[in-house]
Amino acid sequence: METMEQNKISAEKAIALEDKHGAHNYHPLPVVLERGEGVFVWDVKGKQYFDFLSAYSAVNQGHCHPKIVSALLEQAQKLTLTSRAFYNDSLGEYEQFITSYFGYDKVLPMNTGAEGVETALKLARKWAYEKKGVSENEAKIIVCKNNFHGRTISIVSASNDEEARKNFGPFTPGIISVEYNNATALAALLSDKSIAAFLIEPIQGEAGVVIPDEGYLKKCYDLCKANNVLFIADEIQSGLGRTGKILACDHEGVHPDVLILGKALSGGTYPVAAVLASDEVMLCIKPGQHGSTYGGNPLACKVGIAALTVLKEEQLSENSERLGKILLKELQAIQAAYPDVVKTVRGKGLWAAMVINEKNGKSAWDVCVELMNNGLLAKPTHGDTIRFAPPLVINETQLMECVAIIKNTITLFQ
Ligand code: IF1
Repeated sequence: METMEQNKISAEKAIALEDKHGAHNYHPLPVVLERGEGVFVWDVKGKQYFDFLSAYSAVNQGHCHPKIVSALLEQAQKLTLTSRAFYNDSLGEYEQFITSYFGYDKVLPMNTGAEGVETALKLARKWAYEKKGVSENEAKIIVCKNNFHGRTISIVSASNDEEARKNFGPFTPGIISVEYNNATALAALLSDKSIAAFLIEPIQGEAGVVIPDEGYLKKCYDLCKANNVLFIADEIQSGLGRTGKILACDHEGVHPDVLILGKALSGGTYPVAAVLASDEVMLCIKPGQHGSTYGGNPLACKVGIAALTVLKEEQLSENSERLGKILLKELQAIQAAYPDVVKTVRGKGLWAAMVINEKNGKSAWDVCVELMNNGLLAKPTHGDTIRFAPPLVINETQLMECVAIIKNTITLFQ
């Protein structure tokens, strides 16, 4: 009879199986994880790491948060999926909870972030034709250069990242790009009466935690209002406490016309996404015009309520704001001490980026491998930029331990 230890898969075996049987659509760091709790994850050899990626901000509440997991387990033994062909006893409660949590009339529940973005694009077009009076099939949506909104064909049609687009054409028409952090450039486009919406990440995640100038979001919002254009905020990564407020838009008092959430809406336990809007926008979609098999399922509803409750009860946005200031100060000190290794750092809340001066054949990837060897997991985005995003449950002692790991690792690349 095999012991637990004996039937545990080896790291090599796990990697080999993925290589042989799985699509090669990722290039993971060479670490095989088997357990997570709070800010920590453990690999199959039992080595402990600080998780400084949080599954791209899906695990803001910490791995396997007991309150979220117990909500999942309890509902999983009761009723997981009814489809929307019938009502269930969880969806209305969840819809009331999340719409009052963020201050909207209605929510359209979906599963992945990309589905949320696609839903927002469809809502914007429908609203343009049926409320704004744009001629049929003429609606245009403005997106920002260097955006990341997901991987569907319409979403990559809005991307200017060659890697994301190459050989996935032909692309969805009606999408215009504008320079990020340039309200004047946006203003020049808005006089076109066929513009339905402006879709923006309040802070660009995949681009490398790119933070716009103070006041930029508010200017864009005001320009959209003045031109009867919907301001759509993709807060899938920037939202839910990551930047030190419950939403990144809150830093400028902007209330998006359409709000898209995902990732930490389930605390990393289950795919849950949501699109929130006013009745004027949301009621443009009539029965049978949009939906998904799993959208708004009872399991997602209970997990979503638990995940949002944890954010508030444990004051995770406040923790992110307080510790984010410390993290940025410490990273700036590392940059100042090792300017030939670290070009620049930036951050907002517990979301930071470190741009590595890739030289002597050493890359940001190599730094991440060394960080891994030293017990901290992070991953580069766009080659030279390392994104740091620990679970928002981290405490100051743990944060300072991570800063020490980052500093000691950077010294290896002098
Ligand atoms: C991958 C990136 C991050 C997102 C924003 C929508 C979505 C995402 C702002 C779509 C998803 C994920 C996707 C994942 C890695 C990760 C990512 F590197 F791809 F770009 F975080 F920056 N809007 N981001 O960040 O949500 O459909 O994935 O639930 O595709 O590799 P999703």
